[in-house]
Amino acid sequence: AMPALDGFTPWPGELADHYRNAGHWRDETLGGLLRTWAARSGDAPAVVAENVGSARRLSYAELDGRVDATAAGLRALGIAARDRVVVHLPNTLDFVVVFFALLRCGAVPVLALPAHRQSEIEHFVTLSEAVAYVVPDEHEGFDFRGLAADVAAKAPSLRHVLVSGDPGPFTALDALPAGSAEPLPEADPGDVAVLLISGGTTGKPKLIPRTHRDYAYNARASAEVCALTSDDVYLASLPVAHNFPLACPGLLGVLGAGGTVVLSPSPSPDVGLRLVERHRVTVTALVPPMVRMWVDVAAWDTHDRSSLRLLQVGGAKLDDGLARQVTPALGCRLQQVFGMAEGLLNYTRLDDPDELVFGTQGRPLSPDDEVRVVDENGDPVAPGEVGELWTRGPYTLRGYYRVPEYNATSFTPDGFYRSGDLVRQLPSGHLVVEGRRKDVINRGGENVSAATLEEHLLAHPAIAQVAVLGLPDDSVGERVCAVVVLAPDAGRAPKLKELRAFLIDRGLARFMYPDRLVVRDALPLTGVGKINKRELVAGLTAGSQEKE
Ligand code: J2J
Repeated sequence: AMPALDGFTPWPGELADHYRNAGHWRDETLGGLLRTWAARSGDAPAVVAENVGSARRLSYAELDGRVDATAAGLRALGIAARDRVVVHLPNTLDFVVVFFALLRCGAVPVLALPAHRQSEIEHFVTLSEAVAYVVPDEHEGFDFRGLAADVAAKAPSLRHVLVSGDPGPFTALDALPAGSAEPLPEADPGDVAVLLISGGTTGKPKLIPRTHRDYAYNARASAEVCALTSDDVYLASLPVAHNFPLACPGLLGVLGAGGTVVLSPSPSPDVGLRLVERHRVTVTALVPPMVRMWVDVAAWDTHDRSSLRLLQVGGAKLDDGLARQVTPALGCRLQQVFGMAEGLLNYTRLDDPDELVFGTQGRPLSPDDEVRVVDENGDPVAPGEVGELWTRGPYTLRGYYRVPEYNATSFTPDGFYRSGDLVRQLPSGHLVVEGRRKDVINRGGENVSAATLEEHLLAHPAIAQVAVLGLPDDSVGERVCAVVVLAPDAGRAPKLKELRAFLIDRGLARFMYPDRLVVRDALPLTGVGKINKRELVAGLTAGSQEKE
């Protein structure tokens, strides 16, 4: 076998044996699996791409053929096993084809989100020493070829820019050199298949190595939890380069079940509900801010959504009140998903009682997911108490890619990933997310949980969205700032004094009250649509410095 990708931390032999013996890890590669699926599902529709007004679809056999042709072309360009390639494509057929084609070459796609821009892309290309960068010609009014030119000028490792659509000065994906038909050497199931981007909103994003067999297990087990069959039509509303719509169960899980994936150009309800009707969609996945919009629009939208059976929601905490509105508004079951690109996935199960579906973020996917809830010293908290979630298991990374110093503090010596998430665990194993360790604001020694305060503020009728932040303060270290978006029928903004009275009524401790209230028309979002607190803090910090 060829040496493994450098910078990848393998599982220790004993655990690897266990994961193999338990049947989680199999001798399969993602590129090879597509071949198996094509042999099984042939002419059935695999992927449908929706652009404005038109749909293009590929059967399993057509997809498999396109992937082989593209893989041969990539090889002819000189892209070899273990080469990293930054893929920066929106929800299009080319994403799916290029993704599998790279896997078949044994090359490693680095999956950037469409919303990423120069600083992130330069970081991914430099850190991974990528040899190629794949972009659309333009998307949502942004010219990606210009971005590619800027990145190429600064990244000596980059040999190719490949463009989906009009290539400009670069190479068109549909005009790759004709490669030889000679079969490619198979990748090893234990090799790194893909590098995902970490979702953490502090510091530079990290690269997460996922191997063929761990990611295949991730997708297959997720498909089982969602009871996917070949009758399912999954709408990829979120950017499919993200772990959630890619493999939880997402694109990979749906193809493994023989179903159909519809690639939506946008997660918005006006686009999504139209596609639900047109393609008889059965399952989709959203982040909470989008759920709010879907529920609101569904109140008057007349598209037929009777096919929809399951809405998966994850990426940030789903408010209990909103959770309860999903089934009445959309007529489908809710599944909460607490996942991370690093690995561990928690799902509420289809047959869980309502209290667990509304009030928890699910329980671990695998019987071999190990979960520890620990205090500041790393000691287990009492059952039901809040602590930091540490985890290891058959699809959770053992180290980020090429950041040994960071890994030394992000993992325990026995290989648990310190997630930074604060959770409590119920006797059933279900987890309730109580915030982030770094999302606890320290005001003069008093700890204010942003998540808790957010939950209370959201209960205020005038508030539609909220982000609670700590802003630096010379006297007390940090001050508590609530940034809110008003409900459409709110009239005027509540005063800070009124909010305090409201919180007093709810029995909240005095030290939890916000010091500052900022009203915004909208909150900035990350690439996958979560509220971007880092950007909010940066904006508010710069602003206050200017004033002083
Ligand atoms: C609270 N916080 C959550 C939830 C993720 C499925 C779903 C989501 C992601 C994802 C994913 C949360 N409630 N339900 O990869 O496959 C926060 C946690 C977590 C971080 C991971 C998937 N679901 N979170 O969001 O890698 O803080 O993955 O550690 O982007 O999002 O972010 P990311």
